[in-house]
This record gives sequence, C-alpha cells and structure tokens, in this order.
Amino acid sequence: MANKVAESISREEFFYGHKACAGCGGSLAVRAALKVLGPNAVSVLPAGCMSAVGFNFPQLCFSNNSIISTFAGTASMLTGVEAGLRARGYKDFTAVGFAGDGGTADIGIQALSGAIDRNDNIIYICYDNEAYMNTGIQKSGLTPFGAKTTTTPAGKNIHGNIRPKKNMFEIAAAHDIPYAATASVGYIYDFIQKMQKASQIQGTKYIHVIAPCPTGWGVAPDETVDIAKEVVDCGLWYLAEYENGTFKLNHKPKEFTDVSAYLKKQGRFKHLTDEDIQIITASRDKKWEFINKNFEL
Ligand SMILES: Cc1ncc(C[n+]2csc(CCOP(=O)(O)OP(=O)(O)O)c2C)c(N)n1
Ligand code: SF4
Ligand SMILES: [Mg+2]
Repeated sequence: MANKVAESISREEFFYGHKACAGCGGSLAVRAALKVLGPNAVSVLPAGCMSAVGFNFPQLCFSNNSIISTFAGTASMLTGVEAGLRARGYKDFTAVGFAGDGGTADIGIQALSGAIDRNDNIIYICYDNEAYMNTGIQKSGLTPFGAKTTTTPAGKNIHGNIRPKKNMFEIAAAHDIPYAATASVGYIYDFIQKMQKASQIQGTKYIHVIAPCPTGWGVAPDETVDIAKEVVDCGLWYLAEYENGTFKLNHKPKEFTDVSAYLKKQGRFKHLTDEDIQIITASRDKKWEFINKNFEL
C-alpha cells in the first residue's frame, strides 16, 4: 500500500524556499498535501507559522495560488474562494486551508463550524504543533496536558498546562461532516492517502495532522518524523477517519510504546513527575476505552 502511494506522488514541489525552521513538521504537511492536490489547489493560510514562513515579499513560496486570511477566518475565506471561482466558471480546482491548532481549535472554530454546517466544498487541514508557535509558544486549546509553554510555565507548584487537549477531530465529526480524519507526519503515506480521499469527496473535509515543531517541543530537527510516529505508537494520538456517520480506526498498535520515553525526550515535558506521567497514561487508556468501544477497525 505504501509503495503505491510513494510511486504515485508528484515529484513537483508547490511549497519551497520558505523560511520554516529546520525540521518543521507543519511545512512537511503543507508540502505533502499540495503534492496530492497539484497546481490547481488554491490555498488559504491564516496568521500562523505557515503563512509567516511562506509569504515573504518578494518571494511567494507557494507555486499554486495562495492567499493569507485573517487569523479567525480560514474557513470563511475558503467558502468565498470556492464560491467565487465556481461563479466565474472554474471547475477544476480545490480550495484548501492550512491552519494551525490555535487558528483551528480556538479563534477559527466558529468559521469552521459554519463552513461544515453549510457543507461547503472545501478541504480544511489543521496542522497541529500543539501551541501558538509563530508568536513564541503560547498554549492553545490543542496543547496537551503537562506541556510547558510561555503561558503555561512549569515550576514548583504548577507543572505546565493543566487542561487536556480538545477533541477537535470528534468536534468536526459531530457536525456530521462528509469526511474527517486524523493523521501524523510520522505516518506520511497514511496522510497522503487521506488527502487523496478528501480530494474526491464532495462537501466539507477536515483533516487534523500532528506536525511537531522542534523549536517549541524541544527536540532536534532530525527527530520530527520519529516523534510524530512515536506519539501514535505510544497511544497519545491515533489515526482514524469519520465517514458516512461511522468512526473507523486505521491503525491499532499491538502494544503501546512507553509514554514516559515519548515525553521525556521533549524539552516541553522534561519537568513532569512520575505522578504527572501516570495522569497522562490514565487519560490515554480512558481515550482508548472510548475508541475501542466506538470506532470500527
Ligand atoms: C486576531 C489576531 N489575534 C492574534 C494574532 C497574532 N498571531 C499571529 S500568528 C499567531 C499564532 C498562531 O498559532 P497557530 O494557529 O497554532 O499556528 P502556528 O503559529 O503554531 O503555526 C497569533 C496569536 C493575529 N494575527 N490576529
Ligand atoms: S516555530 Fe515551529 S511550526 Fe513555526 S516554522 Fe519553526 S518549526 Fe515550524
Ligand atoms: Mg500551532
């Protein structure tokens, strides 16, 4: 399965020459997604790292048509782009958005909810690096429990973020969206396949891809892909789809790898105590109880 995808993927590049940090997972997600959608993708990027590193006048680092939206307005601009091009008689294009976790789960959630409700024919990708990275690593609604950010510091009395990560994939699915999926840049073929599938479905599509940020996570640039794989293998993230009213699990690890090993290799979790790690492991197990009960394999 993997080879077929590797063979079919375009050698053309649509996102290059950008100024992302070495090892940026978000830029990997954008690059792979655009390779699937091709030159007729019209991308919308709100304020966030991918617009900051991709639009550097006079260098536009997208070779397809691309535009920056307001921070909150990714989905509403996608709606406008899709309707406008359709009204002008264009048929062969894909309106695709690339918004961060803050731009999706916090400030952009209302516009996204509206677009799903209207079932606009768009693909919305949330590249999740688990904090507001572009403005210096602040907590978002998708920052996991225990992570140290500049707004959730770690000290004697408080050990990083005290709130759990929002269930954004399930929130999108709860709208009865035609297609929603989770992914990780550590399982890039799975992501590419989901992009291909989304490009063939009519209506709103939501893909939530874990995209580590070495700068904010405190890992080396060459660890991005491994850490994005490990978060799935240790059960803190899962690869799933929602289609025709049904949740489907795409990958079930036979045995989870060590949560503690995953956490301890990242600067943002270095302060965690054994007790904190137990809390994280228990919430993983609770989540998997839900997944095993409600998701088809
Ligand atoms: C209305 C508004 N509020 C705040 C900002 C400042 N701002 C720009 S990018 C950004 C962080 C974006 O975080 P996220 O969506 O997670 O994307 P990332 O930078 O992590 O890629 C913020 C707060 C803004 N541009 N507009
Ligand atoms: S700060 Fe993080 S998300 Fe932003 S460009 Fe650098 S690696 Fe990518
Ligand atoms: Mg972010």
